[in-house]
Amino acid sequence: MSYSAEIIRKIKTAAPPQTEFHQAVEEVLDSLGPLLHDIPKYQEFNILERVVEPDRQIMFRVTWVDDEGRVRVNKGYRIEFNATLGPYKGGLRFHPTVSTGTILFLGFEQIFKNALTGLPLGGAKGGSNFDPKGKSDGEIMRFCQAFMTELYRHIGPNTDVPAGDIGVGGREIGYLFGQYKRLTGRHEGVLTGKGISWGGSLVRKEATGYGAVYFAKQMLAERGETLEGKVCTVSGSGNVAIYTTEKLQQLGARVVAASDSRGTLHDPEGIHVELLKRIKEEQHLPLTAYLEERPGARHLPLEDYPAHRHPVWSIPCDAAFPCATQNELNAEDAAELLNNGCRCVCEGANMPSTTKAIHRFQEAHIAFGPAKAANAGGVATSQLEMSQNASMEQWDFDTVDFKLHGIMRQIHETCRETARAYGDVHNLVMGANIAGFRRVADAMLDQGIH
Ligand code: NDP
Ligand code: 2IT
Repeated sequence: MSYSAEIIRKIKTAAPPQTEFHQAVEEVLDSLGPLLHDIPKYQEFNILERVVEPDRQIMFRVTWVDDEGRVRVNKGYRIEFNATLGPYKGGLRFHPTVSTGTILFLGFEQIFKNALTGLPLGGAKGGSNFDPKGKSDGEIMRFCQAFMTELYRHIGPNTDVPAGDIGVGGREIGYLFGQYKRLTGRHEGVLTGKGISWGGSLVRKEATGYGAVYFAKQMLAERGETLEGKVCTVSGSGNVAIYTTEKLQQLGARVVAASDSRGTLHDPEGIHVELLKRIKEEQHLPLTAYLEERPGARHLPLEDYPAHRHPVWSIPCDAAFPCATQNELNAEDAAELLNNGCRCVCEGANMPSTTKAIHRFQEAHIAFGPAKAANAGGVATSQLEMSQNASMEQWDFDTVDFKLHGIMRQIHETCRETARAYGDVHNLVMGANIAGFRRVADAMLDQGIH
């Protein structure tokens, strides 16, 4: 393709339809009917139209130089969605599929997730269509520095505090923080997920996965069950998947699957989580590297399955934890999980189940933990990191883990009690949406029209 033709292709594909954002908005608004009926003020003050419109959307060019000396250009985003409850808070995603619609959906979800934690946090999200796969460490560093060179003027410990998400982990937060400090001269809590020796919090790395398992534990306890002895499948093999697997194993479950964008690993004896950490966190290798040391495991490549199916959901389990990405579990996957006896689905990723998949789970009356409640442990622990930064303290592992556990229990209770009040105690989707929305909407009313 010629240079000019390539640039035309890029601008034509730069703005795909915002279907994911529409899906996230519809899910929340579909839950709110009875609440809007009870509290007419929300309509009177047009809260819905105000809450679906971000406070501001920042878009910028990120220019960096690759290892061959070529000048490369990516898109950068920070969507500051809603600051009613506190400073903007939410992660950064680096993935080639990122577009405005992706960041809008994630930012919208973040408002209500953060509200559910009960902590003083507004909602935001950001990222780039940069693809970290196959990039050298030097390229990752130069990209992060270029990204922060634009972003730094918009963020601050009391205004907007980004963190990690897909493609942004401890390494990237380090490079981003270093550049912020170089530009501003300030060592302050402007990002969360920092290294432990320079302002990070113990348990932040583990928090999203651990939190999702604590949430599942609460859902099962309601049904008189525990995780002990349960066969579980976890999709993804990144930050959330690894620590979901670790906590499930600590609580006596057997996790038999992990996955990535190329396929699924089935290890009937149980995923070797330390090996997974080494491959993913230290060596940044594809999941197939796992097979070299675990001959009993097998790999189910994605290309062997129909285009819209996900092999990880074909493995029989008692409980499933989607921890990779949005819309990774569709209605057919849901039907197969249910047919194979799955009784609990707890969402570690953001919006991993399609709308139709959620309906299948609800019709089957299984325990279903919706993302904005079940994966809120990550951002909640980010707030604990902000709190430690503000007071210049460092809490020990057990102190933070204890607080995280308490927050997850409280989120579950809030969702369950709200669902009960609106007539369907097991519908935690409705409970989460109503409870999260109500906290934001009431604070918006308190703060006047803007
Ligand atoms: P990571 O980058 O650490 O891991 C992402 C994992 O998901 C990888 O295994 C990746 O596989 C897989 N994946 C990503 N995109 C796709 C895709 N299109 N199809 C199939 N697999 C894919 O990210 P995290 O673990 O941090 O995030 C996972 C999910 O959890 C996301 O939905 C994120 O928004 C959500 N989340 C994260 C939080 C956090 O604290 N990190 C907090 C709350 C939610 P591959 O390597 O092949 O791309
Ligand atoms: O989706 C999420 O909640 C995150 N990626 C974590 C956000 C945060 O600020 O810790």
